Amino acid sequence: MTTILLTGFEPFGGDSVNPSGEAVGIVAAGWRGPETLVTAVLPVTFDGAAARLAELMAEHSPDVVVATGLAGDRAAISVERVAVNLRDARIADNAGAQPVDAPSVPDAPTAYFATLPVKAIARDIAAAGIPSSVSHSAGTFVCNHVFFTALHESATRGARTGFVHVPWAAEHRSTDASSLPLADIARALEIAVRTSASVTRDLAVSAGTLS
Ligand code: PCA
Repeated sequence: MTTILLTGFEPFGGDSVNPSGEAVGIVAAGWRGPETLVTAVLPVTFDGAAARLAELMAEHSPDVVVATGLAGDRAAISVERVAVNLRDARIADNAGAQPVDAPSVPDAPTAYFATLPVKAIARDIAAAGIPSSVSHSAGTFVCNHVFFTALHESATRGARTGFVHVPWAAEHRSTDASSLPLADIARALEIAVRTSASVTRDLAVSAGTLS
């Protein structure tokens, strides 16, 4: 039986909601299998989030890990391809930590690639009519840190692992033109989970950018 771990985040930076955590709750409530889906909402703290994710991976031994978070400046679902070994926080996390130029994991590689089929995921989300693209930077805040540490853990555990950034939900930011309906965000995450479970070889098409 395939086990999938899907995570979102709590609110941060003074906001009262985080669409990633809300969307993960919607996916969990509607899940009908056949895979086992384990979901969690992580704290937006460098230390707490990475530790909680490592605990969840040790407890459930997932075959697939899909971590998700908010990228409020983006208009599309971003399927992240690259995690960098860098914590460089422009704002403090929810515990007040604001590391600058610190590695996520000392003495680990500079970066990892996601081990999910990122192009197939972006294609399948777009095919459902939801804007989606492959992204080559998950930033340098808590999301990238969780993405990197999950891939570092996965290197020894063997789980296929990736990260999806979502825009603001229209219900939370009605004036924000780049937002998407929360139901579409949840649908996109469910597609990400299903494609991750079923596709092991990514598409041989370009998802590159010129700048
Ligand atoms: N987004 C932040 C951290 C938590 C979240 O949902 C990020 O992109 O790092």
